[in-house]
Amino acid sequence: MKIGIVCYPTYGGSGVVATELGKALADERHHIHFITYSQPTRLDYITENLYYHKVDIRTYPLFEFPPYELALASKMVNVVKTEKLDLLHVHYAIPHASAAYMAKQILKTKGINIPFVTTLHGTDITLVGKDESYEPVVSFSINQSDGVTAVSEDLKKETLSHFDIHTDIKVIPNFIDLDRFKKQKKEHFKKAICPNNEKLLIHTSNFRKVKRVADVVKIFCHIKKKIPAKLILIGDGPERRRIEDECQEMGIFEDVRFLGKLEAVEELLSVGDLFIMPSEKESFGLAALEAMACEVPVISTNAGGIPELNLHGVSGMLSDVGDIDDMVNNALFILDDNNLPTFKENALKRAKDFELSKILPMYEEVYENVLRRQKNQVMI
Ligand code: GMT
Repeated sequence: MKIGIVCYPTYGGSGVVATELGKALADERHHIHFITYSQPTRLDYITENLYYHKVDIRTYPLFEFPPYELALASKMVNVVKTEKLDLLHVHYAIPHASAAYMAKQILKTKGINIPFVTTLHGTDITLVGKDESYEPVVSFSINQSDGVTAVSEDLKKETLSHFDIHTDIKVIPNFIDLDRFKKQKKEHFKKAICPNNEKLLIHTSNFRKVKRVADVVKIFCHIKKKIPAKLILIGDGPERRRIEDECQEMGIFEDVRFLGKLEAVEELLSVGDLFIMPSEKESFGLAALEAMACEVPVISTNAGGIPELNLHGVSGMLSDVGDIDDMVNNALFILDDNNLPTFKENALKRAKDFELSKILPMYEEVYENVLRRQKNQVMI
C-alpha cells in the first residue's frame, strides 16, 4: 500500500506512535509518505520506501495566524496526486482530520477517491477537542473519516460520551519495539547518578500541566526521607522552569537531574528502578510502556487508559490522581528489595503484550477494510 502519514513531528506521544508505525509499515514493504511541517523526531533514517514531504507554511503580513490547516490540506492533495497514494492516515484529530477531509473533497473534484483514517491519541479529545471552540469541527471530521482508531478503550468511551459520533471506533493500543526498548548494560550511568547505590526514580514527559510533574517531586521528597534515592526528569516543556525552582526551594536540587529532551531514553530507563506517571489525564501512557519494556515498574494514577496498561500489583501500582501518600506507599512497597525483582520481571512481561508485531497487523487490517469498502462503493 502507498500510505500518507500526517502527524505532529515534535516530541510527543502521537508523533512517536505515528513515526514508529510508519517505519514498521515500511519494513513490511509498504510505501510510507510522511507529510509534516518538519522532519519527525523519530524519523532518524530514510529508506527506499520511506519518504518525507515538508508542508510549507507561507506567511503574509495580513495573517496574524498562518493558516497551517490550508497549507497541510494543499500538501496532502499534492502528495496524493503525485505519489498516487492509496490512503491517508492522520494522527491527532486537530487539525489533521479536518485537513484530510478538505483534501479528500478537493481530490474528489479531480476524480480521485482517497480514504482517510483518523487515530485519536488523547488530548485531541479529552482536553482540546471537546472545548467548544473546536468541538463541531472535531465531531464532523471524526464522522467523515473512513476509519477511526483510538489508543485505548477509555479514549473510545470518552469520545463517544463527548461527541455525537456515528461511526465505528476501533481500539488499537500503543505499541513498543522491544528490539530498541530493552534493558541495556549501562551500569556506568547508574554509578555516575547513584554513586552510593541509591534507588533511581525516573519520569519522562513534555512537562505540560496535565502530567502533574510537581507530584513527581513531592513523591520523591517523601521517598527520600525513607530510603536513599535519586530522581531523573527527562523531557522539556512549559512547567520545567517552575519545577526546577521548586526543587531548589525544597532543598533537593542535588538529588534531582533535569536531562531535557533525550533521544536514547532507553539507555537511562535501563538503569531505573521505578517510573512515576502521576498524570491527571492519559489516554494510554506510552512513556510508561517504554519504561516497562526496560524492566522498570510503574507507579501511576488510574486516570484514563493507564489501567489498561499498568496492572495494579503486577507491573506496578495505581492510585487516584493527586493521592501523594498512596503513591509514596506504593513506591516504597515496590522498591523493597524483596519485591523489586518480581515487579521488574512483570513489567517486562506486561510490555510484551504490546509488542510491535502484535499491534501492526491491527492497523493493516483497518487499512484493508477501508480500501475494500471504498472499492465496493466505487463498484456500486
Ligand atoms: O501526552 C502528551 O501530552 C502527548 C500526547 C500526544 O498526542 O502527543 O500523547 C497522547 O498520545 C500518546 C500516544 O498515543 C498516549 O500514549 C498518551 O497517553 C497521550 N497523552 C494524553 O492523553 C495526555
